Amino acid sequence: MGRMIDGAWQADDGPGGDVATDGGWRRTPSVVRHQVAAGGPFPPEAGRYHLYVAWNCPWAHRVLLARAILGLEQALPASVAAPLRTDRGWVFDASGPYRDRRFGATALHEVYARGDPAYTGRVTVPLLYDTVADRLVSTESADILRMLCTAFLPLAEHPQDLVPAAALDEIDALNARIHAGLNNAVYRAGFAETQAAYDEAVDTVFDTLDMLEARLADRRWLMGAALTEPDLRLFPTLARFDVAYHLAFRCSRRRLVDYPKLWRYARRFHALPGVAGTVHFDIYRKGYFSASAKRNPLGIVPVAPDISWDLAAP
Ligand SMILES: N[C@@H](CCC(=O)N[C@@H](CS)C(=O)NCC(=O)O)C(=O)O
Repeated sequence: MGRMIDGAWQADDGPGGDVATDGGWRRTPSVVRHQVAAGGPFPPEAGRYHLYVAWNCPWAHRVLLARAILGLEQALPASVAAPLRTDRGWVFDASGPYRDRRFGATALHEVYARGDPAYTGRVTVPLLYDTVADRLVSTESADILRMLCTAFLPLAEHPQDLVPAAALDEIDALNARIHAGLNNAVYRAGFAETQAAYDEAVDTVFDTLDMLEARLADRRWLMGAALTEPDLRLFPTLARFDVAYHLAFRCSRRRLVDYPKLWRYARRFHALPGVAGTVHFDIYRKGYFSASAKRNPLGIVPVAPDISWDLAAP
């Protein structure tokens, strides 16, 4: 996959990687975690920051959802990397939808090197970049999402409080459960290298989906009547479930469409203004089934499941 050492791109992963010795899979922690906040070194200002994303990435997707739902497209411009990673990592075309609209970079690692000439670590999306200070601000999607919901809110065209203070503890606890039990657990299932590691991860995935199905029995959104941040963190995993994780990551006990409440909830979310424009099922399928020596050596992409998200949201 590649990474950077002292600001230079290295095509090989080197020792360490993401796989632990027990056959389980561990996510590498994000290393750049500055905060946009009024009165700080990174103040919220329309047009000052640039967002780098890729359509396939579920972590970037949560940030794109906040940007679309809150109406931050003008205040926070974005560039979308080409869907398939290469031996140069995430790359951009010279023109068209997958170009770097801010710096004209040919690969995302050039932007990382520009913002931190000594950067060492993975080159991931989403990336929040300060174009005034010419610095990397954050490579952590959970932090960027929270900043959009708070510090960037005065710049929003459709402001709404997605992290109400009175519910903050419950929101943080639910976010943590959804992250460990679903957002990250599907990757632990898909990247497991032993049967035991896979069995544990896939049980966690379906226990969490069962918990969420029960939770939605009497509520419209995860926290009740109002949409909140945990809904934005759940949706990217649901959107990829049947088209990718079900087969590619062997999360095969049930499909999303087999959960009546969750499926209705997912379609309701998909119908919110701005959301459908962030969803690209074909890109998910081709991305998760791209050729991989371990997971899909022949690179054959399965046919799309016959599922319509366009039903009127109940
Ligand atoms: N902790 C990061 C993880 C982001 C992440 O893993 N992004 C993937 C795409 S889905 C990526 O860019 N991977 C490139 C790599 O690891 O080399 C976040 O949540 O923002």
